Amino acid sequence: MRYVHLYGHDAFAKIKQAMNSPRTTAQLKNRYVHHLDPKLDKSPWTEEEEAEFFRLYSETQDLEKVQRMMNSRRKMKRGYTYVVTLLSICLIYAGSLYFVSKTTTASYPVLEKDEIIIEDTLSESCTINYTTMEPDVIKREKAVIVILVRNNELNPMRRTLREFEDRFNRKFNYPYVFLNDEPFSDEFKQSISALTKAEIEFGLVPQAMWSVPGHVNETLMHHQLDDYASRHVMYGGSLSYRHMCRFNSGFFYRHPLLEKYDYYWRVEPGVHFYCDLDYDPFRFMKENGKEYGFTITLKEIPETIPTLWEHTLKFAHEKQLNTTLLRFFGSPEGGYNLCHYWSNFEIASLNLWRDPRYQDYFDYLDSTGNFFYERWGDAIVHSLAAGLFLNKTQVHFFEDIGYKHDNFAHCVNDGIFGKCMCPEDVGNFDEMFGSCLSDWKSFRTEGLQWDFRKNGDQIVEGRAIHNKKFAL
Ligand SMILES: Nc1nc2c(ncn2[C@@H]2O[C@H](COP(=O)(O)OP(=O)(O)O)[C@@H](O)[C@H]2O)c(=O)[nH]1
Ligand SMILES: [Mg+2]
Repeated sequence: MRYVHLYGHDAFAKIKQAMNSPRTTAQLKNRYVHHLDPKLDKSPWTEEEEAEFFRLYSETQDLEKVQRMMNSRRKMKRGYTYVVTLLSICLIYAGSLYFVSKTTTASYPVLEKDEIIIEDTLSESCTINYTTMEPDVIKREKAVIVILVRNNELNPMRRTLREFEDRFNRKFNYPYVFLNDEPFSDEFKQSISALTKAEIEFGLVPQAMWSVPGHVNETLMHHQLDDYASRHVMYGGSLSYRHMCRFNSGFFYRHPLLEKYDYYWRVEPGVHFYCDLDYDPFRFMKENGKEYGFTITLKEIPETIPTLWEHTLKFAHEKQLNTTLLRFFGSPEGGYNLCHYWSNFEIASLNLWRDPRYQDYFDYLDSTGNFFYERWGDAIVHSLAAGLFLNKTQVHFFEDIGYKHDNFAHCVNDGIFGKCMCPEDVGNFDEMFGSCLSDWKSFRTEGLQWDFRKNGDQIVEGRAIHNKKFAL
């Protein structure tokens, strides 16, 4: 300091000489400028100063410039060290997320580093806007969470939504569309809106999508409903259940609120989600050419679908379809093996259903009136449509999404990572009687060719079997 007073603070060569110092002139100057200069401001940094520093540094990446812009007498290195530390924490966190997910998710990587939403998972300090790590850089797909629900299902809906948000959507903020055949109550809307920051739209199902079509004989329909009720077939006597199944089979994807989307995740009130999901399943679907995704596959109650399989084959003959996946649903003894993807969980392409080929299939099924005379479920309709129009590779088993609907659960054991845990009293249905999962897993990837001809021929892997019942 004495020599600085003597020679001034621009003369470090002279000062070095006078001190007979082994240090370089740059070292001496640095020591003075950053530590010894009495004009240095060493008081604690205020929050405003720190924020200003981060903002300017993220713009310029130049400490000296920041110092000039802030007109500061502070040691800018302190702010710089802070930035580097924060970046390291965020990158280590991102890296560990990547590592853990890579080792635990079935086949798909987690978010890339620059897409990770730090905001929700790390302390506030990682949300400062000095990098591109902002929630709004997330490249969301044109996808939506679709929920058909009644006002009186608010409580189970809220419980499900809490889990769904915690396990998945608070990281991605995919929009929701809630649908109802009656207007949603204000209480419903407010209580749901409180649970998420994602966009929500509440929509009414148009009457045309929720009514008995003119060609259905209502006297016969009511007779059938009574008969089903007397036989205690589940939901057998319910008309509203039939509206729901028909709506989910042939209309939901045409609802105006879904027009702008390509993919959907169907969720129901009361279901449970048991795994943290750190990647975007919609992106997975898109990038891997997947059209339909499920978690549980099981057998249907036969009484609900006495003629659906035959009608499906009739349609296949009429349209001369070449199929590879339909055989998965065929029983070795002939007929339908009752397996289907359980549609209370679906991650799928809306365009799959918007395809005129599917529309024709639905219109044909609807023309039979059997959504009402029988009790055809949308799960069977969707599954057999997948059989008609898709290959096995286009259907994805979301093995890594632990899930429960009613008494059936798909549990995931991810060992030490613990991102997935079914409650102790919940068993895994995958291996139980009634599950079709092992059949699904062993079904050949390339499928088995079943081609249908108008003359009633069914070509089974090159061999013709004639059935005059289907000759047109
Ligand atoms: N708005 C409305 N939603 C319904 C109606 N019936 C069923 N749902 C919804 O449709 C889905 C399937 O119904 P659910 O009773 O769970 O049938 P299950 O899953 O086959 O036992 C659920 O999301 C229900 O909330 C109805 O009459 N109105
Ligand atoms: Mg349900």
